[in-house]
Amino acid sequence: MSTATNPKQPLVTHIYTADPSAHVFGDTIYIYPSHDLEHDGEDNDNGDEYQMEDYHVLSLNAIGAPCVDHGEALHMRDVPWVSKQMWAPDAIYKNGKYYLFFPARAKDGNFRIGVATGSDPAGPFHAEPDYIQGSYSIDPAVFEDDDHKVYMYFGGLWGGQLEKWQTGVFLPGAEGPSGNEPALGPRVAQMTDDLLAFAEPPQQIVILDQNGKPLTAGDTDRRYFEGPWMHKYNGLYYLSYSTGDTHYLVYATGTSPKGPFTYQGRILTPVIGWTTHHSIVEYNGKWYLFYHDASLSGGVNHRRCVKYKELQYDENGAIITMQP
Ligand code: FUB
Repeated sequence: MSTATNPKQPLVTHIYTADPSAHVFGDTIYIYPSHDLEHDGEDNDNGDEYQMEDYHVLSLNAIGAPCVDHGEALHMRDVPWVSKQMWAPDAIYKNGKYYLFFPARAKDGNFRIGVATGSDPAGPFHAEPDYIQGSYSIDPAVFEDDDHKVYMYFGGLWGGQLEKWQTGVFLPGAEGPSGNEPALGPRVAQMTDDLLAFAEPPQQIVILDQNGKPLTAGDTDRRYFEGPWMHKYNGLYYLSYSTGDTHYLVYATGTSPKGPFTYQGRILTPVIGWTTHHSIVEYNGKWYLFYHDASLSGGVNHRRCVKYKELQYDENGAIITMQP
């Protein structure tokens, strides 16, 4: 283990940013965040205060370097199927182009996941005319495995509507499990080669405790809520996510990209603000956690700012818990 590097924070202060998905393209770390706006919307359990309309791409050409804002990369006015709320995006380089995946409310008010492509990692991106068929809920994270198969992980409770999709169709009145019932898990689907569609119906991921039993819905310190991320370390798959109303970033490990995964522990203790959302990336042989808090706005939940920190593993591959 080396001494952790903790650069100047937050990455940018001229706009509010959140939900950072970080990737290394060439020698540069590109960060794909949500772009929080300064409105005075109602703050509620449905996420109505998160009224984002566009995406900016950020980049760092070294750890500790000044962060570059490349400006607007995609706006909802240029996405035919979107009505509002462009939430946490992710990106990947494949087939000679850059893909931006993003959730938003479609014209019927339900969250779906769309895709836009471009020739530059900083954008601009050009959206497909419709959302990915069979997609629903929020927080897409795309992961390319060593065999070059690409998977999308997604799903979020409450405002993210995952409870409503348990049967595969949207049921407006559906409630999630409770108490000792198995918790809902994130969804995963392999993508087609062109990354514009699911190659298979999404399936639910199971997260187990150390005794091999599924985490329960009442186990709010550990159960899945939103913000999935997948990375591989020493050949093992690490699924990390937010516990939502208990405000932890936690992780589980498994030997297959589709799970099952076994809960391992906490990555980050609660930040200032309600939401916590992250990504994990390797850069020049070190690992970094990108995350957000609401410190820049003095704690306003929907005016957040992106930060990063070096992430370290112990000799057994366990992630060492960090404080914000
Ligand atoms: O930014 C809007 C939503 O808040 C994201 O989709 C969630 O993960 C939470 O960070």
